[in-house]
Amino acid sequence: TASRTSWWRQARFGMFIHFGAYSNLEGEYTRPDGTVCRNAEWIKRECGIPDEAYEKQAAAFNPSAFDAEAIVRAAKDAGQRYIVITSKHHDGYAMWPTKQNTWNLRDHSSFDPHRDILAELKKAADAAGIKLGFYYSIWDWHDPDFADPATFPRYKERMYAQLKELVDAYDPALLWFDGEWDADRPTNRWSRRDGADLQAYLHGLNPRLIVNNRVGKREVVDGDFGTPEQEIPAEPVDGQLWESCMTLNDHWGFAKYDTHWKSAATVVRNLLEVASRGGNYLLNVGPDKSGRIPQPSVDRLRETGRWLSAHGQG
Ligand code: FUL
Repeated sequence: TASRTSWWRQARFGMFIHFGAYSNLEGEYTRPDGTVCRNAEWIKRECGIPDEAYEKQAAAFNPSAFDAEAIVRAAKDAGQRYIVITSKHHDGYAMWPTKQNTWNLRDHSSFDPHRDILAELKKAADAAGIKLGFYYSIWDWHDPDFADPATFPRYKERMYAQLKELVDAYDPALLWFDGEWDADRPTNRWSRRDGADLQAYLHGLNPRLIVNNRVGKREVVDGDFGTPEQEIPAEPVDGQLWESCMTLNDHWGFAKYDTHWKSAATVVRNLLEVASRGGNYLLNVGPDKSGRIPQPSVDRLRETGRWLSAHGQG
């Protein structure tokens, strides 16, 4: 484990990217009665968008301005050494041309069918010496087999197949699971055993893969590292690797109305605090529907990088 995770422990600072079919709504849904509901990556569920309406808007999703090299450059300028992008969030929409269904950026969008943003990002990251990882939600609002306990095993098979696609096609350095809980059920069906099995399967595909604790139940022994969210643990956790993930404004996915940006000074302070307690800092950006990282995010990343290089940390 020590040598497998050594690049990650040294990396300290990474870029989280929340990008998916929800990004196309840019955080706002106008209901048929004219009222507006605001959210970001949870908009489908929190705003009660009917399946047909959500699928219809996803069919118009065309992130033609997605520029992997610009994204990697922004990460590099900030002093970040790895990137973790959502390959599939809770809405189940795959950001690569999965063969398991058509609910994905290749088959259900208005995007150039010859493009593959994960492949583009992998290429740009490799060229810049930046490691690439994928967020993957176990919870899936779209796959009909997820919701029914009788068909859940079929869902699981599809999920394994999707993860194999990701590992085979893009050789990620890290997998960042989420949604191991299921808000619809007090005792959800993803167990620690499921997590252990999945981890063993993934290490069979690539023994060097780093996996977060949400693959299991976020218990001490699950995965390689803990994942405190929007907070910095007060005490260093003995012997436990951890990574604090945080938004740069108040949302993970793009929300056009959210201008509550953290200053670069705050980002630097958080990074130093996290690093001083032995953790990693995974700072989020949410590209807009065209695929661009919002300019206020780019500006803050650049300023953070400037501070770090001025102080010998870049
Ligand atoms: C949470 C998710 O529900 C959020 O949407 C976000 O992805 C965050 C990093 O993890 O559990």
